[in-house]
Amino acid sequence: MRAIVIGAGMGGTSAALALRQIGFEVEVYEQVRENKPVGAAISVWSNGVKCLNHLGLEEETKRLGGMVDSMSYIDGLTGEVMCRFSMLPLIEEVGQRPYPIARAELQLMLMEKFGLDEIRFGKRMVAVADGPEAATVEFADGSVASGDVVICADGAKSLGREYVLGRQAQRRYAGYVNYNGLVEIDEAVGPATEWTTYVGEGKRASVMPVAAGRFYFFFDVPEPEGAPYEPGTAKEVLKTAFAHWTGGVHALLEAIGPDAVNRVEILDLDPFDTWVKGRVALLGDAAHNTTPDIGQGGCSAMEDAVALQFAFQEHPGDPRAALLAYQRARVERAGELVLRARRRCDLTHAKDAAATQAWYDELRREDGTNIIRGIVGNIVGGPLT
Ligand code: URC
Repeated sequence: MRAIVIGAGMGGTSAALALRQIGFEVEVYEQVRENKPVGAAISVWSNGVKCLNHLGLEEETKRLGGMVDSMSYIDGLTGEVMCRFSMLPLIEEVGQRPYPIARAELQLMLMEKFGLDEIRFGKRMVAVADGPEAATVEFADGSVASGDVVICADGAKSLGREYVLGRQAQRRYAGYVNYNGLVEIDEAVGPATEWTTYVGEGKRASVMPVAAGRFYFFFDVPEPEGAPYEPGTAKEVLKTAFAHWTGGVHALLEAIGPDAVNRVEILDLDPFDTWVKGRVALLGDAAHNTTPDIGQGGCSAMEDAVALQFAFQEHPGDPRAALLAYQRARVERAGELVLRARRRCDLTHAKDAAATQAWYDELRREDGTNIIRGIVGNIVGGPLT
């Protein structure tokens, strides 16, 4: 069996590895010449880590991952610790530690595992088509590729999605901008092994450790869609937005370099349940585009990859049946994660001010039990449970 994978992001490379693991011949095509992920890091929760382990990346993942032993919420305005609790009960319950990982390092790990030289860069898909004997892809340079299946892991603005759905799907602005990057760990911001989140006014400033003594940081700021922004001014924007916040947030703002901040307008997409057309399937952001609010976007793409492998093991030699089984296994689970993230997004960013105030009050009464229950609810339900 030969698979054509479109996109060498987290989903595409994971799918390529998963299919090669069961003996597929796999070709990976990527439109960019050099990979530049939009986010600085990503929290790979336990379900995502289990997928990476399954793909033979256990040691590498552990090496790149940050150690999160505890979690805290702090009132961003006053510095009051609202709650602080151990993550160990979560790790014990789901049987795997989560690993926040710098995005570029995760990406490189996956690409190297597949073989960097084997990835065909600079190949932009312009058309894809199902066919009786094979599915075929056409690239901007006029070349074509065909295989028993085409896996479109071509991201949030997927062309494959348009083909499979037969229409364009409109993404939705989630109401906030995420500013993110990496800094050296500074205990004035938060303990080195803690996921620390400052909240207030529907905004958020957060750090979590990744490998090599660094924090992944992100700031969420509700802004109108398409608000004007001068590239390179993120630090000034944040200094204004968080001017009256507590010392830990100022320490973080001081630590970040002026050019080292990504600014990402957050969008998502209503879940849909057609992921497959004959021999063509969607995977990752192409199939389910989420806000980052529960840290499950990348994890869900990795779950897709493992589920795809399982589907082909159930239906060897029958690509159409395998892809339909893949779709059955994933649509509900992935859609649920998108909607969970959307609800969390709305609560965090004060879509309804009273509900957000009630959440802040809850955080002051929290001993970790409810938060861990919520996170376990996100983690459980994938192909490796
Ligand atoms: N939760 C996460 C979030 N990760 O696990 C993450 C969030 N990354 O709320 N936000 C973000 O940018």
